[in-house]
Amino acid sequence: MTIELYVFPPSPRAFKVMAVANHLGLDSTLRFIDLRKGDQKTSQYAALNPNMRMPALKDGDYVLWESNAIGQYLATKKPESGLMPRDDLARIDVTRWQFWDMAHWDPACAVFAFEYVAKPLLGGGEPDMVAIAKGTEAFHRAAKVLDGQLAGKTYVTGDSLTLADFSLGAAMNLAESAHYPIEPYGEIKRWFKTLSALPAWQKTLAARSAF
Ligand SMILES: N[C@@H](CCC(=O)N[C@@H](CS)C(=O)NCC(=O)O)C(=O)O
Repeated sequence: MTIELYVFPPSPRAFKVMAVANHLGLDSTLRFIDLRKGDQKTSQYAALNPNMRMPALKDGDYVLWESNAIGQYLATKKPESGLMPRDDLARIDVTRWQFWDMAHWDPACAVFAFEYVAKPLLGGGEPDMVAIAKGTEAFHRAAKVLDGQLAGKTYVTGDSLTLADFSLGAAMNLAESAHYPIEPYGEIKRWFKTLSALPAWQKTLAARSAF
């Protein structure tokens, strides 16, 4: 049985679950939730995700929402991948960075993504420079932490690729188009280059560009 992923592919939150599924080679079907048309607000979709946001996953009768939780679920299908380490402390470290993603990195990047990418896409007008100024402060605060963590490591938690990389790296796809103030962060740029070279990353980007 195929796993259904309800996604709006241009979004980094969709990208991370699509990329994890691609990396693991899981049989999955994309169900397109067009945020421009308000698909997320239909009663049919709200029954899957009461937040009326994407992504969501359906695997038979099992339904899950929240992108990082979906990544964890997908990783349980291929534990040998190491995306979610078996060792307790290593696994906690991965979840720590996924929590940090939701608390700090994702919201900091989302300000830029919303103002420079989503607004034009959804016909929402000019970027709000007050929001950008506030977002810039939050971005630098978070980026300094991530850049420091990446020093001397190939990936976020060490030498192995994990879910933490998919969770945090997905937002970086929009670094250029959303004008993230990323210039001072050499470690982040080097790490993202490594992620971008992954076959699953490339495959997901190609799927995304079809929308
Ligand atoms: N924390 C959630 C965030 C999901 C989220 O905010 N999705 C946005 C798009 S990136 C959405 O569906 N927005 C539609 C709306 O607000 O109407 C996750 O990571 O899954």
